[in-house]
Amino acid sequence: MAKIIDGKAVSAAVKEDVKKEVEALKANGVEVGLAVVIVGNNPASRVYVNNKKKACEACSINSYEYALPEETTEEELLNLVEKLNNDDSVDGILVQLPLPSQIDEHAIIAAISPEKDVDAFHAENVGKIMIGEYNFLPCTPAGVMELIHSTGVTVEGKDCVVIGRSNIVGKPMAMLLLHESGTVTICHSRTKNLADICKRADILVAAVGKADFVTADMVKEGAVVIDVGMNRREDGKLCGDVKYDEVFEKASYITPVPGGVGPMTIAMLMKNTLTAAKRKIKE
Ligand code: L34
Repeated sequence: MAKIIDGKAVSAAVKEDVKKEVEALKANGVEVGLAVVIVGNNPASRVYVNNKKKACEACSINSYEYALPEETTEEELLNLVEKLNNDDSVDGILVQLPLPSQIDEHAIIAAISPEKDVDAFHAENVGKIMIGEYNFLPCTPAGVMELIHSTGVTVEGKDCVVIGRSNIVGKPMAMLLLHESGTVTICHSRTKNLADICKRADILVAAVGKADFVTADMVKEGAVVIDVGMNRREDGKLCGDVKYDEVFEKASYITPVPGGVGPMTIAMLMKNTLTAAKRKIKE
């Protein structure tokens, strides 16, 4: 039977630390601001953006929301990004993904000033992460690392398997585990013997986007299982990628959905926004 990793509790502790530092900056006349841009009416994005706004309030960070209509053009969004790049009250810029199909996500990410790229999606920040010299870590993988640390389990020398190879989660996740000297395997839709590879994992991170994808027969007895999935069942209920009830019996630690990785993603965003603002006091 697993211990449940409480993402809400770990995220609350991170946000509490951020809030203390933000208030110390404020006492010295420095405000911290995050611009969150949402385009269109994706209901899940709406929920996540609202959660980000609430977290800003909890951390005394000023949040500026830009809600643009579904039919926004790429040029209009690029203009807004440019304006935010030049706005001194904005330390961090987050353009919520996915974007409507007429807008090229890569073009938008490339336009965000790397100093304000609190998602760490810009090629410059991705490259810095690769060589281990970074200002920001991408929020979801960084949050996963915090959750792993909270268990007391060390990554060094462990077999780590990441399922999923997206730029946002899978690839940077593998890199962060590698930085802590894990032996890392990335699995994806073309992987042969996926179940066998997963079964070797001491630390298994699922970022597939399919409900019930990870079943108990794919999990090693005593593994740490981190569920990055955010799926909706037909009844509207939120669930992860892991078949929770059966994997719970086998894992040593497991993250729930909701209440696992999601809140951590947001807490790390607050941390990155604070880091971005600290640049102002160094200059
Ligand atoms: N630019 N786009 C950008 N940055 C990001 O870091 C994200 N992501 C992903 C989607 N698009 C993005 C998020 O913010 C996923 N994500 C995210 C953030 C928060 C939560 C889930 C995904 C979250 O708050 N999850 C809650 C439950 C929410 C609910 O009830 O629907 C949880 O407890 O897991």
